[in-house]
Amino acid sequence: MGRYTITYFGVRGRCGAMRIMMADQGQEWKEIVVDFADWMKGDLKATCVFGQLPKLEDGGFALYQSNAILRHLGRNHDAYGKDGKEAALIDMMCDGVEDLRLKYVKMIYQEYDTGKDVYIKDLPNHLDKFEAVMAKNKTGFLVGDKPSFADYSLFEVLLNHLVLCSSCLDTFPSLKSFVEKMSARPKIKTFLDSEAYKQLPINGNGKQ
Ligand code: GTB
Repeated sequence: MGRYTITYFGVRGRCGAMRIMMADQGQEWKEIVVDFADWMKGDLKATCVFGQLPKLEDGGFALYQSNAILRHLGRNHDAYGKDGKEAALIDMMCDGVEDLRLKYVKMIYQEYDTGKDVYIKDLPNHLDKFEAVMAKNKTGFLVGDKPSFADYSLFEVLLNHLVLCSSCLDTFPSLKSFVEKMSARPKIKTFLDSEAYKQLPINGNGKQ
């Protein structure tokens, strides 16, 4: 078993990107799956810095907040740019992905039945920003010439959007190629093909 332990609910949710990243970086990790009914008893929640999961343990070091966890993994596995400027651009792209993820989560959990169609119609106005960055960089990654934690986050959010709307990348050739190439990276492919991945629902309410 590797150095990392994830404590989270039995969904992809906020752990989708970090799992893909760890897999691609050749890491093994332990999963502690929390049943939501147990969570509601409150004992574990009381130990969490913000009263929420996921939690990542790296040896004896505990960390909360999924994007802080991605950054930590980025530092540990040389996926945070080659210098300060690349790191700043990677931060910027990760924050951009977070903005899209928050819109997606709001639609999924609060307005799926009434808001899904409007969300899909508006989606190109968000995806075009990532398409422009990806097309400009020309390496197949958002920043630099190898995957950063922002790429894993974008990749995972795009996989979720392809489930929501299978044609959503049809007018975005750079993003489409990015998803194809990331999906074909051998360690990512093995992970995405695993039962452990396929059996996990994307979201906690069964909507996708
Ligand atoms: N900003 C934080 C981050 O990025 O890590 C947000 C974390 C967060 O929203 N955590 C949610 C949580 O801990 C789980 S993700 N909720 C419990 C609480 O606040 O008490 C969403 C989610 C909801 C429900 C399930 N489920 O039922 O299985 C799974 C995931």
